[in-house]
Amino acid sequence: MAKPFNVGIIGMGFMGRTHSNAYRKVSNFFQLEHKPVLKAVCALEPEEKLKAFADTWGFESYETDWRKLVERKDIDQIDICTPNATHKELVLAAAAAGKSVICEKPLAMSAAEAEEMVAAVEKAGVANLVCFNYRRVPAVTLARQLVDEGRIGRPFHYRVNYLQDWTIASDVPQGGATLWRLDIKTAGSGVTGDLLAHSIDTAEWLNGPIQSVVAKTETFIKERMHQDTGKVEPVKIDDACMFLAMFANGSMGTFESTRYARGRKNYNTFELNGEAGSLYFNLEDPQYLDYFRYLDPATGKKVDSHVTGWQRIHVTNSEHPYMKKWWVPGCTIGYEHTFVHTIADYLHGIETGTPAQPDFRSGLRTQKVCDAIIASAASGKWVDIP
Ligand code: SOE
Repeated sequence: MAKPFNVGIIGMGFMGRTHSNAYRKVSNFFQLEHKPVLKAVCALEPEEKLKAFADTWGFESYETDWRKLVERKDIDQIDICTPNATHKELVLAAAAAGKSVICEKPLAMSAAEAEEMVAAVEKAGVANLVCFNYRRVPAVTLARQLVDEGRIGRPFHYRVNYLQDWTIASDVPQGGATLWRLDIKTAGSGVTGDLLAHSIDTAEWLNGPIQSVVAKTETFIKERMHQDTGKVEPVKIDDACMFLAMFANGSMGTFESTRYARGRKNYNTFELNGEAGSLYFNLEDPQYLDYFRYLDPATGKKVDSHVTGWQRIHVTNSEHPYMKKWWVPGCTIGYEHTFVHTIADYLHGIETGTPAQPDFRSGLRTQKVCDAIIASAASGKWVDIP
């Protein structure tokens, strides 16, 4: 009989839904000692909406005050799915109450805030994880496996595009409900924290630490109506960001991100070029990992040049990461499953004593890179990551 793992989720937006769904599904597909129980949801929403959300997703109850939720004795875990500016206060309270915590990305508004959050969970000795879900797309996890198997060899280039197009219209307001991502006071930054944080997390996981960056950011639409004040206010977030990176392993990175790439919805790609081979992934085609094999890792010899070429690996075999838990080869999974994998790995980490990654300390690294990007964009100079 699995042990109940009692969860309280704060936030019922896009991420509140992805996390609720993941807790509901995980025990159907992964054999774990714990079984999540959706105890309560809490959000700054009218009570009828909260109640409807709780009913839809199968929560036993709801709370209108997050402090009450955090103090509840029948809750083991606080899951934070709220806008970035609220993360720190919620994490500090959850850790002080001895709850384990999952926090949506980016962990904080700044590295200074993230430092406090790391200190709080480490002092409390509670499990913690930042939800960088894209690590857990099976094709991305396979990329890490191929790197570990030596199939890429000495890396030279790491290339990222993370492109969307939903903020192009000048009449999209900033602030409020789903549009807080455009408000500097709530989001902390624009595409840097929202999109590039994902890419940085994946990049450091696959290719090791970034040592220094030089960045350029742009805000294309300088003023937007603010939904909270009803006034037209300056837009302070970065609508687009490009940065160059030097990795500790000597390879070079180029990262481009924007929300102004007409036609690109969640175009999140990376390419890694090494001496022995290359890898390419595109989230808009998530079941594939493209691999170019130049050297055979088993023999160290060149693959016969008349048969070299990019191979598209359809990452649905039972040998592929996570896939034996799902359907049969050829049957694809998608976005929602990355959150199920996140919860499965997190619980497995609690059960085995080897915490799942990225924990808050690892999320702090990403935050430091984000801070360095913003500082570099302001100064126009290369900035080292401490
Ligand atoms: C922004 O549009 C966004 O919703 C991000 O906040 C998510 O982290 C990303 O996964 C999808 O795009």
